[in-house]
Amino acid sequence: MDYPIEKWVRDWNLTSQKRLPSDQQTYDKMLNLVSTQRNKTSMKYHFIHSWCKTKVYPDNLPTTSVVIVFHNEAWSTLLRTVHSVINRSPRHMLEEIVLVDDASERDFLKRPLESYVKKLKVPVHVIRMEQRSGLIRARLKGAAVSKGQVITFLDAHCECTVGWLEPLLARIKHDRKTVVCPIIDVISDDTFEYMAGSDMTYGGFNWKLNFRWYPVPQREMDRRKGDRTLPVRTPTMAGGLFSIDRDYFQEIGTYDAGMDIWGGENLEISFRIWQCGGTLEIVTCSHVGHVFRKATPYTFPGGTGQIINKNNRRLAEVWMDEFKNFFYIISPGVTKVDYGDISSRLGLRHKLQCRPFSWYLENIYPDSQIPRHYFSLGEIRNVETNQCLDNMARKENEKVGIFNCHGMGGNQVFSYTANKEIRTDDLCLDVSKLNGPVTMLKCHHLKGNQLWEYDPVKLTLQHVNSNQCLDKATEEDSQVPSIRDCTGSRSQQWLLRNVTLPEIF
Ligand SMILES: [Mn+2]
Repeated sequence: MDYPIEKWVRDWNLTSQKRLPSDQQTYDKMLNLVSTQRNKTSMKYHFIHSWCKTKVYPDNLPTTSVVIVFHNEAWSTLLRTVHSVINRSPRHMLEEIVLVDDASERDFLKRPLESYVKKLKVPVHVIRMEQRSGLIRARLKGAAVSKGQVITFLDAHCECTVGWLEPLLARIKHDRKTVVCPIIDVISDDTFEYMAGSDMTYGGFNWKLNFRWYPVPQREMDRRKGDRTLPVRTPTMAGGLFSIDRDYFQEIGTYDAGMDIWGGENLEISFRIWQCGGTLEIVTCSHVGHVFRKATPYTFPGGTGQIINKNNRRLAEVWMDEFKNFFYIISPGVTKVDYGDISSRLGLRHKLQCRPFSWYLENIYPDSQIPRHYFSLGEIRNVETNQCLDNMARKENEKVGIFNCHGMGGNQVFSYTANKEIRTDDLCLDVSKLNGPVTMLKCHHLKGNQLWEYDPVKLTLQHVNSNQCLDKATEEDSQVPSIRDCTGSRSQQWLLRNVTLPEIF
């Protein structure tokens, strides 16, 4: 390259002249030399964006209807969403915008909204739910009235960027069973500052069935031969923003209409897409901003906690086979929640000849937080003290605890996996210093400090890197286990027992 990296970085920091390296390896080297995180972020966005701009998309892409559900949304954010769709989508690809009002109370969302959108140069239909129905049913209604070949769902507080739509539609044209999400950029709810979202995270979920972002694993980078402009195959979607072929949406069973309001529907459609022969992608050349709020502003009669539990139970019962036990054991009490009739969803799974959840874990999500193979799922009990490992509801980077066994799962659920990790949800027991402490860190799948050898005869849990053994609590700190040189004493013996919750079985 005729333009030295150091000079390039200086120019980047000092001037507005942004020269582009031609390949991603050079780019990676440059990124390492850039000083501040802010410049790194800006550089990253600039490059991926520039490479994306060199892509050419076919002209005869399918048309899309954009379906936006809102409930008491602010005028400014709702109209920002609508105007950005209109201004930044090629007119011939945009069939219409469908605004579904989920029983808002604000007056400006009634007549004033209808007369405002009438003047816009793209057909915008406002349809109203007769009573508060929740995201899932409102989206189904919006989808039912829409006419485009593709349905694009957006939240009501988004900003589409230039070129957001073409790369999404191109993937669906290429394969109608591909469901696509843009990268979700972050719009601050304090300042409305716009920040590029990462192309290096993808969708996963934890044992409690919460959607979470996790780093894109190396295998997925390798599959794309390091080209970050190619779509990422993602195990799950966040749910707010995606495009899907209209007929395919019908074929695979839209949403589970037995789910209430919202919650769990994004994992349900993700599992269903993958297990029933589709593909789910994050298209890294498509960016849509989204206002992330600190808490949900929506209220719903009866509260949302039980609704999410019900929806998650439906999702677990229909799609997760025996792996649903991870969810049930870590969420005691959830098995008491009634989940209604799932026979039509089981019928759908049968009709579409969908694959088992173990196939999904093996092939689509091998770095899943739920281990595909494991020796035990339950408590880890000390033979001498009869106490159990307990995460004490502590967070990442804190010490694991030990407490009287209660046999109820929850914070005392640990799995000793086939990869020889001791896991509780997405955290793994980790020791980085001789004599401890034993902390809980995000599982990294690289063995290292998270590798434990269980001896089923001696009953010891040996930390391989330090060559030390897990031991009972010390007198100084009675609520954390210790790690010491192996002696074979009873305080270093542990029973790994599968917990079975009576309500489940
Ligand atoms: Mn939102």
